[in-house]
Amino acid sequence: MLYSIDGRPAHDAMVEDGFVIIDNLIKPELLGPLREAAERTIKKARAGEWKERRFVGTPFPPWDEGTDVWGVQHLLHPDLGEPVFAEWYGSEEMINAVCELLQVKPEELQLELFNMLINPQDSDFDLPWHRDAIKPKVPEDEERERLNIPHFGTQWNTALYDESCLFVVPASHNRVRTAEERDITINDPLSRKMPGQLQVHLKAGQTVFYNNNILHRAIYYCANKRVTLHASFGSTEGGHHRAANIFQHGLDWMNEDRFVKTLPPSMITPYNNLQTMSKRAQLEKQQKAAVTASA
Ligand SMILES: O=C(O)CCC(=O)C(=O)O
Ligand SMILES: [Fe+2]
Repeated sequence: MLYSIDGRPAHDAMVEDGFVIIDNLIKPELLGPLREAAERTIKKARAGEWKERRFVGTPFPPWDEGTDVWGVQHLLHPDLGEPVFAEWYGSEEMINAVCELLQVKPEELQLELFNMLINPQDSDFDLPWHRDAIKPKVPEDEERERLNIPHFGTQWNTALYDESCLFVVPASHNRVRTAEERDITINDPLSRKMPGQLQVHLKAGQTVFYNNNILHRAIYYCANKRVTLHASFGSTEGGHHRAANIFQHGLDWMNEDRFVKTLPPSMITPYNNLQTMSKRAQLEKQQKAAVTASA
């Protein structure tokens, strides 16, 4: 069974708190190669040789304005040429942990995003309080409705160096915001005084999994090294609910054969599952458009 660093069954902690910290999901022999690949990638992103980046000043996609980089997108892209990222994303440790948290079999996993969060170089960066897929101004009824859709996936941050950038409000992933939380997320989203906030401290090699509906924010200090792998997997049961959130990142490059050729065997079925989900999501979009047009 998978346990959190404080000894609780990881799945229980995830359900109750909306996040859980787990140790040792990087084999010791992969930590060095991952750090080296990350350093090469960060260098390219900061120099503008790798264009898929997130810039200070822009919290959410599209990240097309700015110069100082706080995130690097698409670590699995064949043009980056860093196979160790796929080796780790598809490693037994990761796959087993995700399967246990989602309570699915490996063949039910849906390959999704794999990015990296890094310290900017020129200025600090405050990522506002948010839920990834529910906008702050949605009416309470809609918020409740959307929170009631089961999550069908998990995302995580794995620190390659010690860091404490992420803040969460434990157990806020499955309830509507209080009046005060609502006010902060709409009117004061950079507040450092969210009631119940908890700073997540990660040691190198530790992973925090979190439900992306949890109220969360991050503070990036340019003086504190951050090199944190940021990725997600979905499950085939409800992966299509995740389509908008995933495809807003622009994943067309995953349709190419040369990408498929880079995948380790453990990721072939999750990749095929993503493709099936993508076709289904496109069909649903077309059907919706047709209904709207004829209404
Ligand atoms: O920086 C972090 O740890 C969180 C990033 C985040 O919330 C996001 O990219 O939506
Ligand atoms: Fe987020």
